[in-house]
Amino acid sequence: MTAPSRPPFYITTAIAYPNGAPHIGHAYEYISTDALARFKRLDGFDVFFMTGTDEHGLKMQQTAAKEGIDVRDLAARNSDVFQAMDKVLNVSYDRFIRTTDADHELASKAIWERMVASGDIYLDTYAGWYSVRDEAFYTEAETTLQEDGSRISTETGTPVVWTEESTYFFRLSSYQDRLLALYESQPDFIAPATRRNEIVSFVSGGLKDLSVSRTTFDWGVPVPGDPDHVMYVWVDALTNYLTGVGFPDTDSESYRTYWPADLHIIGKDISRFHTVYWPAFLMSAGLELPKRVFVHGFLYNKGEKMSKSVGNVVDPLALVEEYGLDAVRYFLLREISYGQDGNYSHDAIVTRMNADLSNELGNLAQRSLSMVAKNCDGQVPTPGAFTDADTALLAQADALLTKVRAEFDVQAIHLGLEAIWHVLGETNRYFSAQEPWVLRKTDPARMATVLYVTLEVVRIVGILVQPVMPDAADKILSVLGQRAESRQFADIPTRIVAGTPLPAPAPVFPRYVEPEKD
Ligand code: ME8
Repeated sequence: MTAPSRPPFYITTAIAYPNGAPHIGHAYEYISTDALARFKRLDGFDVFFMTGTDEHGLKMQQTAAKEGIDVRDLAARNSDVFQAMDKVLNVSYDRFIRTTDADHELASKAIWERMVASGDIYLDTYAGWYSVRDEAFYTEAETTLQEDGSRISTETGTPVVWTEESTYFFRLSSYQDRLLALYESQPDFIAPATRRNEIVSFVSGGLKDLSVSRTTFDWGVPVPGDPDHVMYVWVDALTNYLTGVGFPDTDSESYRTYWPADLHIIGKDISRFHTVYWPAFLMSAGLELPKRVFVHGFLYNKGEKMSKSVGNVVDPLALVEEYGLDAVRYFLLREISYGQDGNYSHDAIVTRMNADLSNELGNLAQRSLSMVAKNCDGQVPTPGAFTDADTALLAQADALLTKVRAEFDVQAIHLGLEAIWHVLGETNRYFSAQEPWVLRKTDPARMATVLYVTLEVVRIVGILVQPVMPDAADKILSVLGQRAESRQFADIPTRIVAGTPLPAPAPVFPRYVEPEKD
């Protein structure tokens, strides 16, 4: 008999514009998607996780011109910076795609040709407002006239310029009914529900055909059969999700395995592109639609939008340097309700580090393990009969996987972590109430049982926090003597084995101490 094959799971981040260095918003998206990808791997799925850089378009071309360098050099330089950041953040992607990769040009041309074959592409003249910063077209009604006579996009506040040129159009207007039917029949296609409602109301208001090529610059994928045009950057950008799994070879093993994507993770400013344009392009191309688009919120610095002019842009690498990677990962995923906007501040990070990580988890592990080291020959002790308190606590820890999985399945990462920390709170109360340090003298056999139960909960928690804090969880599981092969979610029900030799305990989460001010 062959082993049952692991179910596939294809998850993506948005691909970033490498027109500058990555900021904390990018880091947040990569860390959160990484936690979801790691969770699925540990839960027995065959995960394909893709991220990358979106290198074409006018924004890139103009930034390069401003810097006086070739746009290819700008893209390559910053794409490398994004990849280096992914390494530092421990982002476990399977492919880092660059839209300048050769296979991506092929895929973009192929989807274009399919849309042509469906009769959805026609040539006309575009006249309207364009925001280079957003790489988006706006109707006059979507813009606001400024006192100085210039215009901005009302929604995003970015400057728009009048654009008039011969372009190809995509018949988006004819997809209104099919899109509304999609949102109706697959209510989980867009999450959270507030985002879904926004999109349903936008599409219900009617859709205009979309300009999908440009002739006034050439930094993009040439339109098949009409090289005076390059594709609108969003056509090529969205197609990256297909390129990554082998499109246009729809017979390839990777395409058949991973498409349609299970989950696109994006930020709130690009939901229209992913939940209106993207499914319409795919319907036109006769390709299956992704199963779900999850829209996360924006990160703000103490409530303020980060901007270069305000000078409050936070370099994610500086945060990692200051607090340590896993503390930053935990903070972002625990503090912010995934799907809503969030804030970060020094005080909030330090509170999470000291209260949740150092006190609730680190101390519990450290106290129980040092008692075991001193009193149980450095081995997992042999428990006696379990009392009601032991059984109740173990039952809570055993129930965690189902609970946390249910939360991660709907991307409620913060609630999954809350459930784990709830059990940690219970375990700390149990440890204090049982007073194993007193039992050491009065009833060493009972002490051994209490320590066994505590180590068992810490093991289960250690396994479950791996997606969020891979390095710290590795340390916890190592001090519990758990081999690398027994750290999958499927290993949770197998109790920690009495007699397992334990290495000398080492603290995993040091408290954050404010540096002395001079
Ligand atoms: O939009 N907080 O690229 P991008 C949280 N190339 N997330 C944020 C954020 C913030 N302050 N600022 C940006 C693009 N993001 C396109 C995507 S996908 C086919 C093409 C998120 O570099 C943003 O919402 O401007 C997006 O999901 C990602 O970072 C990349 O943004």
